[in-house]
Amino acid sequence: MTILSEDQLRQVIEDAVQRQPVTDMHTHLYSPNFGDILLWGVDELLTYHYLVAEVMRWSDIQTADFWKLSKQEQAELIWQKLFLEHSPISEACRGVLTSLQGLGADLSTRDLASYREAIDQASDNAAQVRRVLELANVDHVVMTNDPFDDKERPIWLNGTKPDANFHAALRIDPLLNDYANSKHRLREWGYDVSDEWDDRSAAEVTRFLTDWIERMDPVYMAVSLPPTFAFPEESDRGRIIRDCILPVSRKTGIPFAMMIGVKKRVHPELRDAGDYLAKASMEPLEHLLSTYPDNKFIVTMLSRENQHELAVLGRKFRNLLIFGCWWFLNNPIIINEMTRMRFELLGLSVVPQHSDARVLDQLIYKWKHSKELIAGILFDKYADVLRTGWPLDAAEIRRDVADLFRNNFWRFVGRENMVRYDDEPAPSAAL
Ligand code: HDL
Ligand code: ZN
Repeated sequence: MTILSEDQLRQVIEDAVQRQPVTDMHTHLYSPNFGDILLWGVDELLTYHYLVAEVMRWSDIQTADFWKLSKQEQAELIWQKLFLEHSPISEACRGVLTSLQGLGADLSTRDLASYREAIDQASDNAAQVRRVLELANVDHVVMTNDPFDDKERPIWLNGTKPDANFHAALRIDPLLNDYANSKHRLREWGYDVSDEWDDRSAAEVTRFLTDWIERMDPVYMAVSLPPTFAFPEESDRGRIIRDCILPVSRKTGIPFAMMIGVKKRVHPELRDAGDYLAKASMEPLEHLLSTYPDNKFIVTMLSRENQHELAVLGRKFRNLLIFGCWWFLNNPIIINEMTRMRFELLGLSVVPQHSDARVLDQLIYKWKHSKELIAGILFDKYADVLRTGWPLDAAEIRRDVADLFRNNFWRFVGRENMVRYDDEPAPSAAL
């Protein structure tokens, strides 16, 4: 269909975006067969660490006392303070409401107990996963898989493999950001690293990486990095990236994902809610991209002030895939600014969003909110093109939308078999 009017254009874009199944390239969710480390349900939605941070502003409860409450008591305090005593207009509060609404809750009652009964009705993980992936129109989920996580490691060591809709990402923060402690654990696991960094240490850390790549089949290796991240650097992190991560990434074709700008635990008592951010130098990225042209890098940054530099860097290096409006940027005002900046500087060669969901049900709100914003921005950009007299075609718009929400990612990580357009049969995945 050739699009001639802006009204036709708006409808075509809205339909294409809503209908497009999403590959969510960064989440903290798990395949349903990973057991209770997959979180879902009303109390998990309400005790999301974003809301823990927000409730502390309206409550004089001591953080130590908050953590002594049960999950349900924490949820009820958050509901009382952030939803009943004050209107839930923050993005994280609105998210809870959008997810509950999507799951069929009647929000006019404001009756939390009834929501718990109605929504936590799914018999098990698999049932809730099927239900939420369908409601959110997400058909592929990339997890965050940390071999140093004591709950998760045994699941992999038992030979568990994720369902077809879930994909591993090998997360190596403890290795890169805390090697002084992690090297002792590597030794416990049979990796004979030396006290000082030497060839044997490099070989053993490389073996650790290749063992976990074999076990997980990860779509990328990932790390979150502080705003002070430097490279090259004569440090544990600098040496492991130089001697292990980059060679393994190049050899296997598995990209190295860096999430840069997080200042961990500025308020430690808040736990996951206690992290902060700062602007980072772009020089490590400039060095990596230019010095390692045969390596692929996936990057998101946490500071709003880094976004323009990152988008311009994307114009210089095609071995850089830019993704998402991460964490404190995942709010309408900033999603709007970042996404317009990226489309205007990089066209459609980005992955505009990921969910970072920690609770399964959040997929419903994270993607509803983002898709509405991205569809509006796409309309403005295509309308500008239409006004030049360039005819637009509905199938081409659907192609572009499939690239943004799915295919750009799978192509960049080298999994062409996962690339799909709306008129192609679904790959082997269950949904
Ligand atoms: O390091 C990360 O992957 C971050 O996304 C953190 O998990 C953070 O706590 C988060 O959930 N942000 O949305
Ligand atoms: Zn995350």
